[in-house]
Amino acid sequence: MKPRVIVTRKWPAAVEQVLAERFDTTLNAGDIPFTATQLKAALLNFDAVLPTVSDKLPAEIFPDEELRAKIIGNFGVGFSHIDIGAAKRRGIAVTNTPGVLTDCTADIAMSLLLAVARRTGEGERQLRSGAWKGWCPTHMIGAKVTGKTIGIIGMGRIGKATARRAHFGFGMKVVFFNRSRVDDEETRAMSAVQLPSIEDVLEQADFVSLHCPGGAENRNLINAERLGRMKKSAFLINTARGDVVDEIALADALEGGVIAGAGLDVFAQEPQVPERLIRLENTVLLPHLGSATEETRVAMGMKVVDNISAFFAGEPIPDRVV
Ligand code: 8YV
Repeated sequence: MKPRVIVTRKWPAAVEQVLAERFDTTLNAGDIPFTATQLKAALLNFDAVLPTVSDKLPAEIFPDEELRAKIIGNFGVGFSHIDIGAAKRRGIAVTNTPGVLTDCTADIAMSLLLAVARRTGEGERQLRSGAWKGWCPTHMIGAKVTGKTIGIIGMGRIGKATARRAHFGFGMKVVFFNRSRVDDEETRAMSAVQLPSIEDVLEQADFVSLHCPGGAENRNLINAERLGRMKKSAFLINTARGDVVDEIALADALEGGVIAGAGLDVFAQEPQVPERLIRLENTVLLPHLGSATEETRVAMGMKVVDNISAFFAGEPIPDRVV
């Protein structure tokens, strides 16, 4: 008997096909996000549940009854939407998809950085609305990127890939904060400087780019006090998780000129985006596009397939987080 597998959202067709061949797979063809009741039923009735960031799996979603689920194969690298403590208590393995989305997420971090510094979103809105009056020496002046300092919070795979782009592509100096010591060839090649505190990074950087996990450990890591440590001319970039930033404090800081602007791909309560951030011209806001390329989404799906296949074959699981 093939293991029963349920996919909570619509995945790339190539991956869905492999899943259907290997497992007794239930697909979500309509791509309507699962309700909490459906997620509970999935844990009760399927051997593998394959959620995404849009599925919230807090402790209370794991029903008291005996669960059929043995593995949660998350489609994504971040897994703060899953209570891994609860999964562990119930004996359920959890996997993620590291590595394959590094480059595309770093690309989105850089595109937010460039867009907010050079006011490209604002410029495009002006042109499309017909309000552009022609070239002028003082029209829509932005901030130069080349040669500035990028401050990376969380020097993991995506943090490093962003730093690499910033340094080798735009001649930027790299400073970073990471909880553990990072001293590898790649970091040395960028002359990246590890600073002892987040505050040090905030004070030195012209662009602060967040690359740490979301969830309880980092909730509101960037709060009013820390935004106040940034340069008035600096920009905040977030491609990590929305809850890492106190969005009310950020709106206050942007409205009050505490910082110059923000480029955000993630939000605390997606798909809700605070109205105050939408109204501001010095924000660039994207609908969680970090990994959204054909190649990456297929690779993410295939990684999930590899993880659950290894699990059901009794082999070591490549990307086990619990
Ligand atoms: C994914 C992401 O698209 O992998 C992550 O952690 O944030 C995104 O790139 C999303 O998680 C899909 O579940």
